[in-house]
Amino acid sequence: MSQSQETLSNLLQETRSFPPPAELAAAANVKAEAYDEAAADRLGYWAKQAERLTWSKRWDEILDWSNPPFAKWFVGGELNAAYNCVDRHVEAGLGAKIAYHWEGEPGDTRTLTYADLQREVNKAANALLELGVRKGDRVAIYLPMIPELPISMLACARIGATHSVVFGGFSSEALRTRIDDAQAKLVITADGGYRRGKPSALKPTVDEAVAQTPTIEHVLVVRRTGEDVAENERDVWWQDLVERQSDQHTAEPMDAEHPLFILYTSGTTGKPKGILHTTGGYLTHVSYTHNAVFDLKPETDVYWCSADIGWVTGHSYIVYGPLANGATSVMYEGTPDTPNKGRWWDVIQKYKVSIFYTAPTAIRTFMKWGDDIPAQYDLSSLRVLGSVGEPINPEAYVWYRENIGAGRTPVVDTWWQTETGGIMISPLPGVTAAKPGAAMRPLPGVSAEVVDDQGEPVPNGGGGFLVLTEPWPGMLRTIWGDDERYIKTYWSRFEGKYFAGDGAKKDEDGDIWLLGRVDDVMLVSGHNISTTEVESALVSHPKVAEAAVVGATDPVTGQAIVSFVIPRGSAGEEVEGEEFLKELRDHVAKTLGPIAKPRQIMMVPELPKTRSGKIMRRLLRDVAENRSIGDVSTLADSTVMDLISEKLPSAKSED
Ligand code: 6R9
Repeated sequence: MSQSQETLSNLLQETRSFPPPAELAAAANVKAEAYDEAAADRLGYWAKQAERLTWSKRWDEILDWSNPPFAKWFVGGELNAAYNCVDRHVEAGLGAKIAYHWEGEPGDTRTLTYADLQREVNKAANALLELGVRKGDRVAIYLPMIPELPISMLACARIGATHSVVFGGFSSEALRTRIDDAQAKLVITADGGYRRGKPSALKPTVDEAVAQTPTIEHVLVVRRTGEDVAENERDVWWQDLVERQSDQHTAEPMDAEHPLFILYTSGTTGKPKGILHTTGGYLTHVSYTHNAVFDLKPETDVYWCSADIGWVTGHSYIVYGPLANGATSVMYEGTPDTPNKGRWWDVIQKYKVSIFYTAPTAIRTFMKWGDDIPAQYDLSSLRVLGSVGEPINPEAYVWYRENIGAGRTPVVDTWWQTETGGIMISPLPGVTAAKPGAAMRPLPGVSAEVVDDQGEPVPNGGGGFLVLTEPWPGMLRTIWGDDERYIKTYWSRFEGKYFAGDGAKKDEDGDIWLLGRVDDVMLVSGHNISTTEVESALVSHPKVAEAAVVGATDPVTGQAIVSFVIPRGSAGEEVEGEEFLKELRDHVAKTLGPIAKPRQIMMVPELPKTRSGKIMRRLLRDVAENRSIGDVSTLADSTVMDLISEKLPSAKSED
C-alpha cells in the first residue's frame, strides 16, 4: 500500500516550450477559437466535424448515450466508408490525384491515384462477393505493407464486411486465436513481404493457423515475393481472382453504427481484446483529427506515417483519416535500416514529405545511430512532425525537432489508444506553444481529466490517472463478443468515466503529461514513481539513447528501480565502466531527486518491444527479479531477451 499522499509523484520539471511558427499559425486549419466553440456546444461541434463526410442519409440524433457505456453516434445516419475515402474524391474531379506513393523495401515503387484506388477497391470488393463474403461477415487480413492491404480493408468496408487486420509479424497461434474469436470466413494474405533486405514468408504461418480454424472458407493470397508456397484447396490467388473482376461496383450505404473493423490489442495479461469500431463516428473522428492535428493541406502536403497498418495508428492515420481527407500519402514496406540507416530520410527527400508521423521508439533509435545520418539528407520539405505510441522523452522530442525538423517544425505529441480510435490529447500545431514531452490539452471536442484514487481531479502540479469524462465519436463500442469485459476494463474503475490505464500529471499550467501505464508504476519507499520520468531523466544524459526502468522487489524500499540502458552511437567505450554507471545514477538523482535514483543500471544492446515499439517492461521485471521470462509472443524480435540475458552477469552495479 502506498503511504504517500500522492497518487503519482510529479518529479520532472521542464521549462522549454516552442510556440508555433507565425506563418503556420496564421494559415492553420484549426485556431484557438475552436476550444471555446467546442466547449460551448460539444455535440454541435462534433456534428460539424461529421459534415466533413458525405452521408447518404443524414443522422437524426448526434449521440445516444441513454445506455452507457454503450454509445451510438450519428444515430440513423448512413454512409459508406470506402465511398468517403475513395469515390467521392474521384467524383469531385480528383481522380488523377495521388493517394499513395508506395515504396517497396527493395526499391520497387507503385503510384496509386484516387482513380486507381477506386478501380482496385471495386475489383477486390467484387472478388470478396464471389468468394461468398457478405455484409456482416468478418475477414482477417494478414498482409505486409503493400497496397493490397489498404485495398483489402476498403473492399471490406465497401461491402459491409468487418475487417480484422493482424500484424504480419504475429505467430500462427496469435493469428488463429484472432480468427477464431472473430469467426472470420476469409483470410487475405501474401506469399510474403520484404523485411531487412530479404523475403519474409507469411503464407506458411497462415497455413498452420487455418489448419485449425473451422470458420475459414478461403485464403486469398497476394503474390508479392514470388517465393514458392504450398497450395491448398481453399487457396485462391489474388492475381487470378481479383484481376479478372469488373472494376465497377456501387458502394452500399451502411448504418452509422455498422461494425467497420475489429482490432485486437494484446494488453499485458489475458486473452487479446477485440476492439470494435463502427463507421460514422470513427470516420468523423479520424478525418477531423488528421486535419486538425497535422494541419493537413490536401492540395500541397505529402504526408507520411511510418507505422505498420497492423497497428491502430496505421488504420486511422495511413488508411481512413488521410484517405477521407483526400491526402497524398507515402507508404513504405520495410525496415528503417535497409539498405542503410538513412532509408527513411531518403524517402522523405525523394517524395518531399511535408508531414511526418512516427513513434518515440524510432526517434530514440535514430538518436542512437547518430545525428550525422539525417544530416546527409534534404529534409527541408518537412513542416509538421508527430509522435505517437509512448510518452516521448523531452530529449528525444528536442532531438527530433532539431535534427529532423531543423529546429523549425512544430512537433505534436499525440496521445490516444486503439480504444479511442483517433487522437484525443495533442497540441494543435498552429495554436499550442508545445512543451517537449507533454501531450498538452484534450483536442476541441474531447474531455479528459487527471484524477486521484477517489476519482477527484488532481490540482495543477499533481499526478494521477488519466480518464475521459465524455463520450467521443471514435470510441470503441465494445469488446467483440464480450460486453461485460468492456464494462469491467474501461468503465468500472471510476463511475461514469472511461479509465485509460495510463498515469498522467497536470503541470503548473494545467497541461497534461503522460506517465506510462499504471501497471508499470513503481512504489519506492511509499512514493509512486512513474517509469516515464525516470526513463526521461536517463535519456537526458548525453550518452544515453534509450532507457527502460522497472520496479523490482527490494527488502528495504518495497520496490527498487532497475534500469536498462542503451548508449548513444557516439558514446564510445567508457559506458561499460562502474564509473559511468555511478555517473548515470547520480544524474538521475540530480534531475529528479534522490528517491528516483536507480538501484541498478544495466547497459544492454536492445530492449524488448512490441511491433508498435512499446517497451515490454513485464519481461524486464522478470529479468530484474531473476525469474524465467514470461510470454514473448508479441515481441517484435524474439532474440532480444537472449541478448539482454547474456549481458547480465557483468552488469550488476549496487552500492
Ligand atoms: C495509438 C496507440 C495505447 C497506449 C496508451 C499509452 C501509450 C500512445 C502516447 C502514449 C504517452 C503518447 N501512448 N500514445 N503514451 N504519450 N503520445 O499507441 O494505441 O497501441 O492501443 O496503445 O500507448 O500508454 O494507453 P495503442
